Parts: sequence; C-alpha cells; structure tokens
Amino acid sequence: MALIGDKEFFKGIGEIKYEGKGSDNPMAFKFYNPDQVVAGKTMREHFKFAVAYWHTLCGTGGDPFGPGTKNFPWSTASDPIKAAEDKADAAFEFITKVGFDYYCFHDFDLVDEADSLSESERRIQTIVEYIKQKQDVSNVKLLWGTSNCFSNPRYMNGAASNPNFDVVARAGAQVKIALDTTIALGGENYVFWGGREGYMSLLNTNMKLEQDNIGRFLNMARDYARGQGFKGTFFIEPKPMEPTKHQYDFDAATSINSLREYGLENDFKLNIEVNHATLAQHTFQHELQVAANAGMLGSIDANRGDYQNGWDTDQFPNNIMETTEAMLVFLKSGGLQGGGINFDAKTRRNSTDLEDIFHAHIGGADTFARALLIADAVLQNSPYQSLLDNRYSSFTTGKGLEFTEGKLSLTDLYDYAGKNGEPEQISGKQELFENILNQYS
Ligand code: XLS
Ligand code: NI
Ligand code: NI
Repeated sequence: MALIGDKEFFKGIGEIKYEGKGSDNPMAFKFYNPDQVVAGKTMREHFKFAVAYWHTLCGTGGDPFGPGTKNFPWSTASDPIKAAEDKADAAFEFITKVGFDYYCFHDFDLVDEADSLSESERRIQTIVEYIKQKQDVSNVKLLWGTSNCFSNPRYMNGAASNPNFDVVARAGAQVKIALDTTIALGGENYVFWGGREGYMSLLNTNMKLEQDNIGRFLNMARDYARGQGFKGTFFIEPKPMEPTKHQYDFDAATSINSLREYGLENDFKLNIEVNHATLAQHTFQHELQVAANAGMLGSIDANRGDYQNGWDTDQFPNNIMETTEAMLVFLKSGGLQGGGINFDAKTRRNSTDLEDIFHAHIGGADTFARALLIADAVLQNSPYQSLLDNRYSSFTTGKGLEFTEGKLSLTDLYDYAGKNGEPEQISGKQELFENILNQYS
C-alpha cells in the first residue's frame, strides 16, 4: 500500500521541515527540530506530538449557530467504509507530511457509528485492518484511543454514571470494543474523558451511586484490557464542565482522589488539557504540577482557551509564557509518563483552507519547542533554580530539616518559636522570577 497514492488530499504541500527562526517559509518549523537534543532527549522523544483525528479529520466547523464550513475532500463518499478509508488516507497523509509520530482517536472518529452495536463493531473491525496497514507503511503510531460515550443521544444522562443500568451496560460494550480497537492498533495508552459523567442538577442525582458506578466501570475496563494483554497506561482527562454542568473528574486533584478511592492509582494517570485547566479556574501549569506531585503526569492535550470567554474553544497553542511555565514543570518532573502531546485543537470555523491545518500544527509544535528551549535555558543558565531553592533553604538545615524529616512535635515548634522571636520578613520576589523568564525567552 502506497502511503500517498493517486488520491493526494493535501496537494502542493510536501513534508514540513525544520528551517529555523530565520526562515520566512510558513510551511516550515522555526523551533521544532525533531532531532535536536534538549535536556538529554530529542524534541521528538520529549513531545511525542499527536494529531487528534476528531478535530483535524472530522470537525467541519459547525457551531450552535451554523453548520460546518469546511468542505473536506475526504468526506464525500456515501458508503461508510469507503468514507472511513478516505479519511484514514487523509489522516496518514497529513500526519506524515507534518512529521509527527502519533495520532489519537475516538472509536467513531474512525468510522460512522451504525444503527446496531454489532454493525458498528463490524465497521470498526473493517477499518482497523485498513489502518493497521497504513501504520505499518508510515511508522505512525497510536498514542491513545478512547470511546465517544457522550455524543449519541443515548448518553444524554451519562454513560458509566447513567441512572439506567441498560445504558451503563451499553457504554461497557462500547468501551470493550474501543479497547479491542486500541489494542489491535498497538495503542500505547487509553483515555477516559467523561463529558457526560456528572450532573445537570443535584435534585435528580444520586451522586454517590453514580460515582461508585464509575469506579466499578473503570475497574472492569482495566481488568478486561489487562486480561487482553494491554500493557499501556490508562488516563483520566479531567474537565470541570461542558457539556455537563458539573463533571465528576473536575480537575487533577479531584481525579487523583477518585483514582485512589477506587483502587485505580497503579494503572491510571492523568491527561491534562490546557483549556480544561483554565475552565477549572486553574492554570495549565498548576494542573501539570498537581499531577506530577502524585506521580501521575501521563499525557497532555494541547490547546488554549480565550481570555474573553468561558468555554472550551480548543484553539491551537501560541502563548509562549504559559507554555514556558508548563515546560518548567514538565522538565523538572521528568516529562510525561507514557503519553505525549496531542493537539486537541481545531482551526477556527472561518479557517477554511486545507493549508490552515498545517499552519495550526506547525504553530502548536513551534510553541512547545520554543517553550522547551526557554525552560531548559532558564534551568541551565539562569539563577531561577537557585532563587527557588533559596526560598526554601530554611528546611535544609537545623530545625527546619528536622521538621521535614518528621522529627518534631507541635511542642517542639512552640519551644523553637518562643526562643526565635518574630520571623524575619522575606520577599517572595515574584517580579524577579517573571523577569528571568522574559529575559530567556
Ligand atoms: C473534550 C475533550 C475530548 C477528549 C477525548 O473537551 O478534550 O476531546 O480529549 O474524548
Ligand atoms: Ni481533550
Ligand atoms: Ni477538551
């Protein structure tokens, strides 16, 4: 199977290369140099960039006020399998040309869902065989798979948290098939994003039962996948709201707590999405740090929100300062455990040229690459780390050290404070920290 056959979709666009900061070529990377070593690893290894099938191949720009605007040349066939093959051809052509190694999908991004479970499964199995060949020819790999248990009207009251057991079971069947699909394609991880796992009103909700049911459901999924030989990591992708008013996986801290409560902490980590962090009134870097502190920083869904509105706009990343702060956390915590950086982002509704999809991914990759370079320089060459260490130096000697070693009692603190007098006022120096980031950017 030729990777790009007579049906080339992105005509006139070749492989995107690194040309450096001085290049004016819009179809070249200015900072993302896949083989460049930064902090002991190539950029390719640090990031594991992935293309999100749903936004890049499926999303045609529809919004609550109007239909799609993008006439994708791969969405013309009426036969669902033929349409899915065309979409896969476009996907692998795009991923190969942009030079990424990975992609991610929901089950029904690959092929349209049918009227029955068995026909849906047959369609998925058919397209999986086709995609397997495309993976072999291109060396493009599956970063993670997931199941869309939120779009179909049957999930309007939730999937694993649905008040009706029949829907919970139906979601279980769908997740089984999505796990089989992910395993068949050598997926490195599997994601759970519970868009409708939450409530619209507490008045009609048994929260305890719903949360316990999600816990049971995730245990079943884990046991099934492990039984099928899946060695990868499961990720929970926290999001506080949208489409549901309150989602149970609200943020990193909440999700970590549920994973521990339901005995899932050894198999699950977190997939942190920028715009979900900001919807939860946190920063992206805050969510990364919370996950890293728990040893659960698994993967990233890269995008950005909009300062002026409060929903998941899924724009491509371009905020250097935000991403640099994130890359400081990323480098200091040793990177991602199992996952990569998936561009869960879409071009705007009025960005209707096929080349816009390239501009978007080039910009996103360059933003992360530039931020990584800045963060590495800050850590290597600036006084940043020593200023930070110095801020906590009272815990490295004497009574402060004994405190961190758990050797002091509250009475010891009382005795020490009594002798010590009023503590010295020590500045937090935030502006100086900020200036250092600016200086190295
Ligand atoms: C939606 C989520 C979704 C997940 C995968 O807001 O980001 O796209 O990443 O289901
Ligand atoms: Ni996401
Ligand atoms: Ni999202």
